[in-house]
Amino acid sequence: MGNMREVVISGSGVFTPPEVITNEELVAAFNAFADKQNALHADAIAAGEREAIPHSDVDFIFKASGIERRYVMDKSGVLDPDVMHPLLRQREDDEPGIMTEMAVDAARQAMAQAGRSGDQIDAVICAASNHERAYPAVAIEVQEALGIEGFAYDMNVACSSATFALQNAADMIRSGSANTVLIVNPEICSGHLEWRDRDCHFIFGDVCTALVVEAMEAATSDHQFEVLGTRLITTFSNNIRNNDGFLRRSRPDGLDDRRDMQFMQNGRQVFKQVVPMVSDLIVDHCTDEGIDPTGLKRLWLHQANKSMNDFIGKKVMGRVPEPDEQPNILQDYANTSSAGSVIAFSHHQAGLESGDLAVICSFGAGYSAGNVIVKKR
Ligand code: CO8
Repeated sequence: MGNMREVVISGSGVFTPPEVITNEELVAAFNAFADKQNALHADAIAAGEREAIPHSDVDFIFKASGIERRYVMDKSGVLDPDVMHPLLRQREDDEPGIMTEMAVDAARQAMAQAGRSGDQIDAVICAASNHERAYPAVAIEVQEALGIEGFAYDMNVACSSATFALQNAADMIRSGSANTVLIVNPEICSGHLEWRDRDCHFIFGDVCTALVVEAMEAATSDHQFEVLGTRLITTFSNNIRNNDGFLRRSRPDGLDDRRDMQFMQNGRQVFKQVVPMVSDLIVDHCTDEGIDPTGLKRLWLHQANKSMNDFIGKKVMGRVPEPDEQPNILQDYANTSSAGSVIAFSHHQAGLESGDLAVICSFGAGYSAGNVIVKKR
């Protein structure tokens, strides 16, 4: 094999939806829903045949997760106690899909930062935890919208989709099968969240992130991070699960309003099992690359839970990181699945100097985790 090329992330972008839901608004809507349901089923509840739905609580949400608000593609449906999910208009097949629209916005920002036009990109990866249709791939629609030649594909590794895509892109560029790759992560988590379940209704928000990845030798951007290494791990777990899919219709009660057709998790278990898995991944990966993890200048972590990130940050750095060393965005965006660590990366680069080492790290359903070690150029 010839010389492997060095790879850089040369641009990033974030599309933030225009509508925001505060914890106060969210809890008011949930409690109105609970009261309505409990009134509707008052007799069954009184007879002990059914459990009353308990109220949600603003203080609990903030203390348990660190989340204060979330952006969504539609607020009206989510906050309507008679609907409790987003309401999105049906689009014609010949107009851009909603995920494409989000992706194109984020991609244009990333491409501007990288100084790359569509004709200078040769691959698009749409990496997200849900895609709005089975086919054609959303990535190919994004490719066409941006005037990109070459090839495009969708991939899904839930919350770890972006870091897994980064490894794909870096490997393709190193080997020469692509020169410049656009990664987009449109996440409409609101469509997939069970807003009627108190245990998780506060967790997710919507967003789209984008990255441009290219060969270092050709990069001209002022915002370059060299990709020093990537490492991915997966280990099967049912603790974060969703049973929706193309066989739904074929199952006896498949079309019913079943709880498992939306996001489900054992949050406590996830917390306990994923924190050590991710801390070890970052420490081992850095050590194997000859890098002292306590010397990392920034941790752009997956954004699911503030305490989770606090634990991981302390384990990796060997001390409590300063807020700017391990920036969180989940207070404003909630968990945006694969996009979370990329939002943190995109919004919190200030203060880094040439040669500084940092990681972008994601983790979630699968379980899956991905770590990307980068060096500021
Ligand atoms: N208001 C008031 N009380 C509440 C509420 C609420 N909203 N919710 C729960 N409670 C109660 C519970 O009923 C429980 O009561 P009791 O003690 O009487 O049983 C008590 O509060 C404590 O509940 P928990 O044990 O559940 O609370 P935790 O402290 O564990 O916090 C969290 C819950 C915040 C969910 C926490 O466990 C957590 O963040 N865990 C990690 C989760 C995580 O990282 N998950 C990753 C999922 S994302 C992913 O992988 C991507 C999937 C694909 C994307 C899908 C897009 C939609």
